Amino acid sequence: MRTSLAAALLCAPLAILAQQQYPALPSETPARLTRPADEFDYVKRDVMIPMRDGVKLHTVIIVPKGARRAPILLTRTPYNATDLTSHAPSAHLGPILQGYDNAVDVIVEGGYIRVVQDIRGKYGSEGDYVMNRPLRGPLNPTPVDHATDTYDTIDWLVKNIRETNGKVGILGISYDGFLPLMALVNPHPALKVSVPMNPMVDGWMGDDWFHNGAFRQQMMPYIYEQEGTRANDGDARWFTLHHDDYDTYMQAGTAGELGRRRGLDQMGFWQKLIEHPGYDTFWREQAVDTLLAALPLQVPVMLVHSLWDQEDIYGAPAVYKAIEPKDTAHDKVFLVLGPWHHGQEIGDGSTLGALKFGSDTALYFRQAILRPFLDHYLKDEAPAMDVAPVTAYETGTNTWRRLSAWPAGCASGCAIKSTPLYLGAGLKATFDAAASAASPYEEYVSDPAKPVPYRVRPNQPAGGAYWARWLVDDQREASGRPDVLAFSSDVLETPVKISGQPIVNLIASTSGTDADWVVKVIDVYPDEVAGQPEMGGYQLMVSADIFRGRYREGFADAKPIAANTPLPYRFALPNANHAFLPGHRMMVQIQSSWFPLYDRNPQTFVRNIFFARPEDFRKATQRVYHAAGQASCIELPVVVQQ
Ligand code: PG9
Repeated sequence: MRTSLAAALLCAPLAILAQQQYPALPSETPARLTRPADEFDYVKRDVMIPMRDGVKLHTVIIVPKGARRAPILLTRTPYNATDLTSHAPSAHLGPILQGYDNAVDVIVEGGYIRVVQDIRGKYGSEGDYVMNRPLRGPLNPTPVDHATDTYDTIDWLVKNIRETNGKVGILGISYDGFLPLMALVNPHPALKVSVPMNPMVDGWMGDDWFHNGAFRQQMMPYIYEQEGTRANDGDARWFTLHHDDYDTYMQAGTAGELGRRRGLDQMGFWQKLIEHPGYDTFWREQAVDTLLAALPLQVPVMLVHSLWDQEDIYGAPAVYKAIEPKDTAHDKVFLVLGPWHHGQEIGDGSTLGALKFGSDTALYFRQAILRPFLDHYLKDEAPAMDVAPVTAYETGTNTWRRLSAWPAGCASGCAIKSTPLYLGAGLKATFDAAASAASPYEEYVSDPAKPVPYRVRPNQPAGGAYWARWLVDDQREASGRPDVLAFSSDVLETPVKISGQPIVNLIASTSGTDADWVVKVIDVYPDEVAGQPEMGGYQLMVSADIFRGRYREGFADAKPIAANTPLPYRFALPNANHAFLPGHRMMVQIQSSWFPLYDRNPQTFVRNIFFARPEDFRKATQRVYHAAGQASCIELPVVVQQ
């Protein structure tokens, strides 16, 4: 009683203030700001485009001033259409787009209308967000998916942009590269071309979430921020307690436990991940390569792949393999393989980490390949183009090659011969079959308490320029560890060129009941390199991946490994197009962890590694066999003259 009386007395002056009349002091902010447009070389329109279920998607349309019958280049994105179209406060098209945009030089010089749209559930768009929303069907009971949203968007664009010639191309990188693949499902007739660059295609097999069953736990912050809020803001920022991610992930023990500590359990996609650690129908039914293989091929596609893609190294070549056989007239499927990290094709492609290519390979791609391709299919005058079905950069010799298919080796007069590189006694890598040796194997102890760092510590989180170059890091540090086997060839006297996917054939045993096998095919530079001393003895990965042993008999079902028993492990590594030059050596490194990028295998079989207990993590002795009849090798796709 006494409290409410005091409160009433305190509030009285405020009530009196509210009743008194004061002269108005008008706001100095205009009700709606209009920008004088005379000096702008573009017109920007911000619209909400209705989809068939009534949800409206926020879309930014940028029309070059004076455009008439201009084609449209569309990108659909979860990464904020407003930000991506306003990099600089400029009246010029180039600076506002420069930064993220997919080949801004091609877009601006080509006079294209640029359209960038927030996908449903993100930033300015309405609707619900689902990570890589599967197509309508068992995994998506709604009437909408990215195929229908693209169709509805294109339909609206060609009917409502008066400056267009009615031809639309869709392009984008990574997540924005997955979306041009979705656009190929029941495509709108105005869609004339699709350019998926570094697309996410199969999140379990070899793109962002898992590689052959091993979980890429440094992607957890991405999930947290992407699903935490519509605009990746506020408290939806991943937080750290350590400077070194190695410590962060070690301290938590498992990805499941770290997810629990960060509150990731609130995110729908995290729940799906931890419930589907194996390659079950959840993953199979949304693998974009198999989905597209079952559909008619109607729209020309240019797939763009980076040979050192640290995020989606599986996707583009997998889609090529799935849809190229349908291209019976050889006019719809194109592939480009460049010496880049994820998305580098839209930036500067002169160097990658310590590698120097001698020219801007990304600029070449944009000007000599992408631009003529887009212009041919989208411009009214359809200028002729001379783009090869496959354009592949050969690393080592640093040369672009025009090919008729992938993998082809060379334009004519050569073939690809699968050639075993044996992992022999005395840690020798040799093209000769195994010689007898005192011991039938090489061995190491893999200790989950001291996993092999995937790069020199401290390990920073995924993202940015530092993360972008990890696949070209010098592997010399790893080669000297007691828990890494490094098989090395003699110095080469003639070049060895490989084109395609190396196939791992390990005969290996573990004293545990589960094991990871990391296999790295490496080009070892000469001891000294004139003009670039830091490359002396450099160990450059040209193809490498991880395989979770529990999937030895099939990806769908995890099975314990019989302890201390030599067993075959066969799996494909990512594509390479590389020449090992005379004076170099070939090396194969084998280890059982790649931490903290990949979660640790406890080396004791448990049902779900996300929830392994501390006592499940045990040291194991790993043996790689080289005895006759048990010879481990890497089948290399060697290019031979015919
Ligand atoms: N690689 C990123 C990604 C794609 C799809 C799902 C999740 C992440 C990207 O760069 O967009």
